[in-house]
Amino acid sequence: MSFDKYYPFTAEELPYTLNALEPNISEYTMYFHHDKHYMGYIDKLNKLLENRPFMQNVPLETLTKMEDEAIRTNAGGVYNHELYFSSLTPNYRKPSGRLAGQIEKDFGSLEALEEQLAEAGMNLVGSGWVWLAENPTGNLEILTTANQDTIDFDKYNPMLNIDVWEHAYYLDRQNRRDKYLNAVLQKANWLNAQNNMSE
Ligand code: MN3
Repeated sequence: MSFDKYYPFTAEELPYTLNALEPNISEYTMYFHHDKHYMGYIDKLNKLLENRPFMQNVPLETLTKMEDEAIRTNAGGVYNHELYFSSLTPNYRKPSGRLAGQIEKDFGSLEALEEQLAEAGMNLVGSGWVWLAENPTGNLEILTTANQDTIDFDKYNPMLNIDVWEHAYYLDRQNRRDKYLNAVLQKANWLNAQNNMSE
């Protein structure tokens, strides 16, 4: 995850092929999600900043907090999707090392964390995101945000997120958000989450 991105924004390639997460997430869903939804946010954000030179040196994280709703939403759409795609992997491995220890400390077990992540996703009303983040004391917390809002970066260090917009699962699962959340957790990139932990 890059934390120093500026205008003009370019789309990150998926770190795996479009069909790599099948059957949990179909190639069809990944194509629309990455090439249409995510790239759409990139294009719209660049358009919005084209005639605002004073915002072209503002880093992406800061743009996600702007008062201007269009800029905030499209910057969030870029930021959130980049973390999401890197939060998934075809090569699933259980958390290990420092992350495994912290999960045990804060949630009791990986299964308990997964349950709470899925529950947060089920309880989210409308479109939004579920996050796993480190709080200021270094403990792990589950957070949710609406639409393309990001978490409070001054307080929280984002490690992993889950897209709970319908476009993330409707083609594959229709209304079964529970099945999607379960499928996503089976492809969670815990190594990337661990790499996102603070030192
Ligand atoms: Mn999405």
